[in-house]
Amino acid sequence: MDKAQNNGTNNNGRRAFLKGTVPVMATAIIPGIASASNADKGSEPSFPGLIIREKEPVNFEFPFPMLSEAITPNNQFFIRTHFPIPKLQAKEWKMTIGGHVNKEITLTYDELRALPAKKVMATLECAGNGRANLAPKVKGLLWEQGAVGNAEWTGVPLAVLLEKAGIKEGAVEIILEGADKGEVSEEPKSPGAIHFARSLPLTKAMQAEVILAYQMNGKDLSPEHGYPVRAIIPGWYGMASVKWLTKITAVDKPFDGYWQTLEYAYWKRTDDQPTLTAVTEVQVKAEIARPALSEVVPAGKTYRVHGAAWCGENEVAKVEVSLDEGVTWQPAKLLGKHVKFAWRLWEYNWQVPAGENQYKLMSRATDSQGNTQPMEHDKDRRTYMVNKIVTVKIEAR
Ligand SMILES: Nc1nc2c(c(=O)[nH]1)N[C@H]1C(S)=C(S)[C@@H](COP(=O)(O)O)O[C@H]1N2
Ligand SMILES: [Mo]
Repeated sequence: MDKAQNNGTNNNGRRAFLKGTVPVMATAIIPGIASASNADKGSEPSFPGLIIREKEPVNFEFPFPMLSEAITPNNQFFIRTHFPIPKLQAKEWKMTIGGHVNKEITLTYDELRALPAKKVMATLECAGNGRANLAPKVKGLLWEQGAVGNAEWTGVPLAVLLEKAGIKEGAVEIILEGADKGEVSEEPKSPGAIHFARSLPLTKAMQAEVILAYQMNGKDLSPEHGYPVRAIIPGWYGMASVKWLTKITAVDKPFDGYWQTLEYAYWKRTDDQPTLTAVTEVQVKAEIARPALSEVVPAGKTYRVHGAAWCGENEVAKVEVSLDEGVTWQPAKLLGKHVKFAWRLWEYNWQVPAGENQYKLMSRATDSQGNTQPMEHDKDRRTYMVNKIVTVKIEAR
């Protein structure tokens, strides 16, 4: 497909209706190419098909209509960076755990790898995924459907390391800081050069699923995904999973850094008083992979509508599909088994009526707590946590 730069406004009819059942983009992908470093290739995708949202720093989107397996191949996994990728080497890498602890510790890469490893399956979604569907057009990278992916991560529970350092009484949060650094020159501007950093409440930091990962789908992390070590915070939007992790600090007061006050923060209302609050847990969402926007499906035949659905700490309870823009809803089939923190693939076999026609498809997920997707985006969320139901216009012929 064409290397579209910020091309996604409203998903509306920019791309002409395509003849045949396979969207053009699908033909360009060669799955299973060995993961190569995008960073080393002047930020060109290492295989055809990733959508470039920005070249410097690198921001690439997974072409969601390519979804086929529950695990996203490493070389198709979306990349979200704010600054140039830091050049780190495992043999020189060191991480400090300090602040409100009994004894500050420094850990080398070999020491981390020598600790008992744990594998966690987790879906990462960028908090700005779907932003291209907001109208009027908003600022920020216009991600469409594919700033999301699912992988199996290998690493060491953060709790194990925090216990080694010994968390002091009164610590409330853990700050995770990356080695990447830069100045944000657009509004909201940063106060000079800053690192990428996010905090977790101690309660989440101590959860068994929170790991410091060094592998993704069984391969050592590539530079763009956080080599040599990154955090994985399952159930939370991607910004919490700090890459190129080099510093961990326990603090006795809530952290108010740039990346959770000016960016990745939303207006939370308590007694109608809006307060800027850090974006954390993932909102329930189902996305349609196929048919793709503007795809032509064969009339009078069965078509497999399929996609993925995910949420934060809960379980996806159901996915429904509408073929008439939300007037009626049909249950889709959830595939495979529920894996906590991982997306669930789903399908719906659609008997496409005979005759040429246009259709407006929608999907909607509901989680085990009864949370479901809204029709409209809540403005208090600013340009994050976009899980409103989207319309996929297609044609049958
Ligand atoms: N150090 C650092 N960590 C980071 C970021 C970053 O810019 N710097 N981006 C975050 C955001 S916003 C997301 S969505 C995820 C994306 O992870 P990925 O690039 O491996 O898909 O990384 C997060 N971790
Ligand atoms: Mo993100």
